[in-house]
Amino acid sequence: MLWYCVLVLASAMNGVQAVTVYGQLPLAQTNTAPAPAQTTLAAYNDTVLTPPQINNPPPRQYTLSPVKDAAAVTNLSIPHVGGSFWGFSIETSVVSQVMGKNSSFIAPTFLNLMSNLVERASGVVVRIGGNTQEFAVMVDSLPSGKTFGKADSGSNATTKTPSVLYTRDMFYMCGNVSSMLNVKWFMGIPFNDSVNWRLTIMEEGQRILGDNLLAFQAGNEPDFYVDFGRRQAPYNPPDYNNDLSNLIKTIDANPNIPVKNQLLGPSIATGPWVPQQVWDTGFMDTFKDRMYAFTVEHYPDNNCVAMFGTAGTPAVPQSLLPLYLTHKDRVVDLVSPYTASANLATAHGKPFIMFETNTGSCGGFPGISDTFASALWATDYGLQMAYNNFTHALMHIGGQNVFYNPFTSPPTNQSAFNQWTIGPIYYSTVIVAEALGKSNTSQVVDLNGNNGNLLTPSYAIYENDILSKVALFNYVDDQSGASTLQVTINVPNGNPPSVKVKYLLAETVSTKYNVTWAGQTLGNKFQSDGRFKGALNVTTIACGGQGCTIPVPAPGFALVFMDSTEEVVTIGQATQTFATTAHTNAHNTAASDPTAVASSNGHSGADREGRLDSTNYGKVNGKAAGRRAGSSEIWTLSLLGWLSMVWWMMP
Ligand SMILES: *[C@@H]1O[C@H](CO)[C@@H](O)[C@H](O)[C@H]1NC(C)=O
Ligand SMILES: *[C@@H]1O[C@H](CO)[C@@H](O)[C@H](O)[C@H]1NC(C)=O
Ligand SMILES: *[C@@H]1O[C@H](CO)[C@@H](O)[C@H](O)[C@H]1NC(C)=O
Ligand SMILES: *[C@@H]1O[C@H](CO)[C@@H](O)[C@H](O)[C@H]1NC(C)=O
Ligand SMILES: *[C@@H]1O[C@H](CO)[C@@H](O)[C@H](O)[C@H]1NC(C)=O
Ligand SMILES: *[C@@H]1O[C@H](CO)[C@@H](O)[C@H](O)[C@H]1NC(C)=O
Ligand SMILES: *[C@@H]1O[C@H](CO)[C@@H](O)[C@H](O)[C@H]1NC(C)=O
Ligand SMILES: *[C@@H]1O[C@H](CO)[C@@H](O)[C@H](O)[C@H]1NC(C)=O
Ligand SMILES: *[C@@H]1O[C@H](CO)[C@@H](O)[C@H](O)[C@H]1NC(C)=O
Ligand SMILES: *[C@@H]1O[C@H](CO)[C@@H](O)[C@H](O)[C@H]1NC(C)=O
Ligand SMILES: CC(=O)N[C@H]1CO[C@H](CO)[C@@H](O)[C@@H]1O
Repeated sequence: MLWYCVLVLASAMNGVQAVTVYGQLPLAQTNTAPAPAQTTLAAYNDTVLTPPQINNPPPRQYTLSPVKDAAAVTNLSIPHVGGSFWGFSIETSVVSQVMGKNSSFIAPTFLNLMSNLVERASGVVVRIGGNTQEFAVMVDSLPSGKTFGKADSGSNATTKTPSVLYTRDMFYMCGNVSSMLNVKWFMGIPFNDSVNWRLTIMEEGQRILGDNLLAFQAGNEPDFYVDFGRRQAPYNPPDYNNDLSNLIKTIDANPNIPVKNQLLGPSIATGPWVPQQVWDTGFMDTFKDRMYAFTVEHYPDNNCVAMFGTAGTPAVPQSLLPLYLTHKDRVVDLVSPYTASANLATAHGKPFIMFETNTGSCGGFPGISDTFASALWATDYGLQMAYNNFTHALMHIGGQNVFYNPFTSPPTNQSAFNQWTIGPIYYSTVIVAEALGKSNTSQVVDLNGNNGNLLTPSYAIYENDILSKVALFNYVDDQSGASTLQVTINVPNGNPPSVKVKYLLAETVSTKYNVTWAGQTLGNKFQSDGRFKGALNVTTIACGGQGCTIPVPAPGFALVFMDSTEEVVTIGQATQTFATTAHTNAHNTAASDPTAVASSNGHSGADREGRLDSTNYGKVNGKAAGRRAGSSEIWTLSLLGWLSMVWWMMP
């Protein structure tokens, strides 16, 4: 890990467009190749794939008969408690791109995006971490009030590792977000050095964030530690356990870490190790009293060869696309290897979290990760994990050099006139939040409807032991309209007079544009401030003695609310909003400080002026600050971009 960063640093410094990468997932191989000529940052890439041809179309009409009472359902999941099922995982090196520059410059778009989820699910969990956490170092201050930076790696940097640097302000940033919205945090303990543990993150995190900090990850993908050069081989599950025991002793001896049982592990990638190998060491019994939750991380695929020129055959997104548009390959087959683990965690009284995931590691795939296909997929994947007794899943955010972000801020030198880009995959987090709701009682079952047809999955969600919602997918892409499903929901002895339906729609599975949820959209590329636009459109469907027949367009997704009076039916744009004020300039008159996207009070939102001490919250900052990024700053940013790119691709 140490040297790939250094080599990339060197090539970026020389302006050479070659990236040398070692030991990338899933290959422990070495290669050098030119980076693909990206005319646009990956997050804004325009690749459009051809929707898959469907050779065996699913039956277009089918009936589901979910029973009304949860007690009669086999394999119903555990109740889902507390916060949105889908949370987010933000790579430490890109926190400033996503959350803002420091605790007084928190990005309002980020807050709006969180607010949409909080209003539906009452909370969101966010992890700051990833590979960059292992070498991260807290420093007292950084130049120009920044909260994040990188270590000065010297003029040549052959031995030093460029590390993420952060200041104490990172905790205040998180604290300030939590004081506005119910967002709870996970962070990671640097694991690069098992002799001299750096536990500042726990000391300061517990002191500053208190209950808003849920837990600390102890080791990130330890099964890759040998491949990434962080441990000498052999390093097997018992060796990881030794490291963890040693860490716990150090925590116990530290009076500045009052809460001693807030750890997360083993967070294996299911790369070199499978979960059962870890459980076989007695891991759960040994550590459960110290754990907040048991965790794994996994991506269904990787794009390392195409993105970074590692050895091997580059992935071909066009041929992978169909695998994301079926209930099988990237959903049931992806989740079922963890069913036993999740149930084991439950038996040990602990949550089980998919701590980092997305469409593919090494940046994901153009035309898949950033399209409507990913929205359908991540909704199905999320519900499948919920059904399989995961308690949360964290969707990874890698910044402007990856395809898979749920949301991406504009490049710094465009932030005066462009707004954010919301990935279609973000909609899945909103939908799953609505589907599971706020009651802390929701339970999920995969209905295997339409005779288990893989193009038309369906789920039932129970709340307070009663059938509450039905989720219906149509993965078929057919512009003719002929493939619209007609799904009859016939609840034995329990059909309501009518149901309400919210649709997730877009023109094709391959589009990145005009995605709508219940008629509202967050906007297209560079257009979003994180607020839903347009009128909320909830469809009412009358039911008869034979049930309620719900059309599901091809492609599309429908969430059917069995109780029309449920509060969430009426939620569109969250009521608590945060206005952006730095995007009002016309193109070439951009003069406002692009980094000073001050958080301010929403036009339509609750007034929080003066609620926070010593910050600009609640003050609309209409002034142009008149400072432009100098060329050296841009250089530094692009350098950071390169570094981050390498960090992210080591999931
Ligand atoms: C989009 O990504 C693909 C794959 O990396 C690349 O070939 C293409 O040049 C990119 N498009 C732009 C406009 O950068
Ligand atoms: C319940 O789950 C088990 C194990 O995953 C499976 O074998 C069985 O078919 C499921 N039963 C139903 C009714 O879905
Ligand atoms: C999830 O946990 C519940 C309660 O322990 C159990 O009944 C159910 O079978 C589990 N789900 C699966 C898919 O194993
Ligand atoms: C649900 O659980 C969360 C987290 O434990 C808690 O904050 C919230 O108050 C609970 N909501 C209800 C309705 O019990
Ligand atoms: C771990 O990382 C820190 C910070 O980057 C560094 O100072 C230290 O030397 C590293 N230790 C090992 C054993 O790599
Ligand atoms: C945040 O950054 C701004 C602009 O650089 C600076 O003026 C301010 O002091 C910083 N705030 C904190 C809390 O560091
Ligand atoms: C730094 O790198 C340059 C160019 O690669 C080399 O000529 C020089 O000797 C190096 N300096 C040190 C101190 O290693
Ligand atoms: C932003 O910076 C990039 C990279 O330096 C440059 O290619 C692009 O033209 C700049 N865009 C604007 C609008 O200044
Ligand atoms: C998105 O919708 C708008 C308004 O309906 C339409 O004008 C525009 O062409 C659409 N964009 C794309 C890329 O389909
Ligand atoms: C509302 O959504 C339904 C279902 O997609 C659609 O048929 C109808 O035209 C929409 N109404 C409006 C006003 O957009
Ligand atoms: C609630 C909270 O954590 N507020 C913090 C917001 O950030 C400032 C520093 O910018 C802190 O002083 C506050 O304590």
